[in-house]
Amino acid sequence: MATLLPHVNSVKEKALQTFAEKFGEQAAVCVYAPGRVNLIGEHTDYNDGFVLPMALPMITVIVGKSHNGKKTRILSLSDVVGDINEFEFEAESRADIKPGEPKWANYIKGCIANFICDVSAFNAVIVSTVPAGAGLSSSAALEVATYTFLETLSGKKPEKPELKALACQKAEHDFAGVPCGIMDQFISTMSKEGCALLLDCRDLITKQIPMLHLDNYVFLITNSNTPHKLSSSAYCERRDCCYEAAKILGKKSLRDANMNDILALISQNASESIVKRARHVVTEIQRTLDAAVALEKSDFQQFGRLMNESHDSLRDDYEVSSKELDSLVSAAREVDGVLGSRLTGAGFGGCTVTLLRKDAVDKTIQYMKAKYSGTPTFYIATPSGGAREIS
Ligand code: NG1
Ligand code: MG
Repeated sequence: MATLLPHVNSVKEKALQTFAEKFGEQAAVCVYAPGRVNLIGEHTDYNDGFVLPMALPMITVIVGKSHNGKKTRILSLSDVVGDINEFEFEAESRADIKPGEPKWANYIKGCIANFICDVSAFNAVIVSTVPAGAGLSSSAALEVATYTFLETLSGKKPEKPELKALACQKAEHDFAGVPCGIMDQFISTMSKEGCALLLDCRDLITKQIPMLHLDNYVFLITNSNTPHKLSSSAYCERRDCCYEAAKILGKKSLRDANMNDILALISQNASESIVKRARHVVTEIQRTLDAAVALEKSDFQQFGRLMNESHDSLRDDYEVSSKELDSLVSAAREVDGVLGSRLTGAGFGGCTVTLLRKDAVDKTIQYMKAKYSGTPTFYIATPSGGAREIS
């Protein structure tokens, strides 16, 4: 059986009750932001390419209230925070806020520091159902929830939602030290229920792709429960390889490269790893565009084929899969009714996403469990809406 996700209301109730117990009054503001699963377009965001994620029913809720004191106090019930689940700080202005310990608080501090104005001190409680370290963007959910909380608290919003996503990305770069692309913060901010989002990471133009006629099909997320280590050098090393390939080709980014450029890299004696990394990015950008067309036409067979090709390229050319992810993907593909399966997120661990017929879900889960050496968790991914205030 797939894990049942708690409804927004029950997550909200838990946060409100904890706030009342902790701070002795009722919270005045309640918001949430979703995690996401990337359907296709992996390691393309920082190459100015296309991505095609959708928001999940897994969410991060923040409830709170401003006060006249100086201290901002935050309690997190998320199970990843470690021993220190509370922190407080004082700052004269947002420019004085600096990253520090505990680490999880840096995402929040980074958003306050990058908000459009100073906000008064507040108390808040955070509850999240997005698993961390799984490639489902728990960090972006926390950032975008924080930013949405600040908007509601202050009654001020940036002129365009794009600026909100960019401010959250800056928080992740400067305060969490993760040089991530723009995909995660965008989808958590902009997603619409029932749609995937095609995002052009070069000019930040978005297109909502309604998932019509999905009726008989569903996306299944499988958490390998082998956490990925993102800030580990592997992500940055891949990124640098891509920048190096673009530099050799005299292009601004690999977005501007094609298969002839891959041949040019070979003839210029670029290293094998540079050629392979670049080939993944060039082919993955095209696959993402093709997948968006397939989804618009409700051609799920074609969408599934592209997912398979994406995984194989991530495994062989980008070399970011793991034996756990490969075994989950191979097992899924063996089941009748599965259209495609791939790793999702940065790789090295985390989750896979599988497109399959609804009536094949139970037997697929059973088969994957039997074939996998570890203990996987399964979630049904329904395309959900973006960050918002909950009344
Ligand atoms: P995950 O592994 O889902 O956190 C990371 C990056 C994305 C993108 C993907 C690879 C962070 C926070 N996110 O996603 O921007 O580059 O890898 O497609 O680093
Ligand atoms: Mg993350």
